[in-house]
Amino acid sequence: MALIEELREAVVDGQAKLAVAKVTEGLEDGIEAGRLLREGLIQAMAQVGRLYEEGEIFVPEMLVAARAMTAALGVLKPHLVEEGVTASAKVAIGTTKGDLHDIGKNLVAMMLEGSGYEIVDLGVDVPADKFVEAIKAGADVVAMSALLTTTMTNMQVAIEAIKAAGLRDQVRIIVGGAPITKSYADEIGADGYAEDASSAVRLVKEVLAA
Ligand code: B1M
Repeated sequence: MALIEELREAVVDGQAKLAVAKVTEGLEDGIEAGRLLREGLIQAMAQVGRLYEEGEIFVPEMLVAARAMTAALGVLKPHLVEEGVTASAKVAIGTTKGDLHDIGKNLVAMMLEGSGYEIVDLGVDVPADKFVEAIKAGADVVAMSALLTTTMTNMQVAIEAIKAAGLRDQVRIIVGGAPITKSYADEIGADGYAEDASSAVRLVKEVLAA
């Protein structure tokens, strides 16, 4: 359908106003919000992820696309609630204690939200007990971000706190951020590592299916 194609293009091109106009027009034309989400926004973000991985676009373009998606999603959300469309899983995301870097974490959160997950953004400088509380409040996945070698160790502190609370079996834990590696993720007992926002989307799907 032409309108959905135009919506996808608006998101991929990072045109927030046009994306909002397209979802509004779609809703007025009687297209279901769930369809605009699935065939419009989610597919657009999948394309953004592919273009990033192929080196066709870079972080700034991915950020503006994610912002366009977030703006359009804001219009869709009340209609999704009315239609009973629910997120496939809840992801709690935060930057570890002592760390104030949030650009990468926000990008990961936006890409995940655009892929249909419910996001609980715990913010920056998140202490271990906040991750524990998020799991108690129903998070299926905990995603931790760290940009400093001095704060990445707080990922392990959070994982130990989650274990001590007896919650390790009911949550998937994934980690990322510039100093993090797959071997560090394995060492601290995380379920997975993603090097960027588009692989984080793939990783969440993988760990939930495991
Ligand atoms: Co800071 N900083 N900074 N900084 N800063 C770095 C990280 C640093 C590498 C710069 C350098 O020295 N070359 C260095 C860390 C050195 C180290 O520990 N090895 C550093 C330092 C030292 C510091 C301070 C200590 C400086 C000081 O005060 N002396 C200080 C610390 C403050 C604190 O956190 N307590 C500090 C402060 C800041 C600013 C506040 C000025 C600002 C942050 C603003 C903000 O975030 N709101 C800032 C910035 C901007 C940077 C750099 C320049 C850029 C980071 C960024 O946003 N990248 C950074 C140098 C660099 O990385 N080149 C640097 C863009 C972003 C899209 O990428 O965050 O890597 P990134 O996220 C990626 C992936 O890593 C991944 O996906 C994202 C998207 O593709 N990813 C995940 C991230 N989180 C994930 C979570 C997942 C999955 C994937 O979950 C599963």
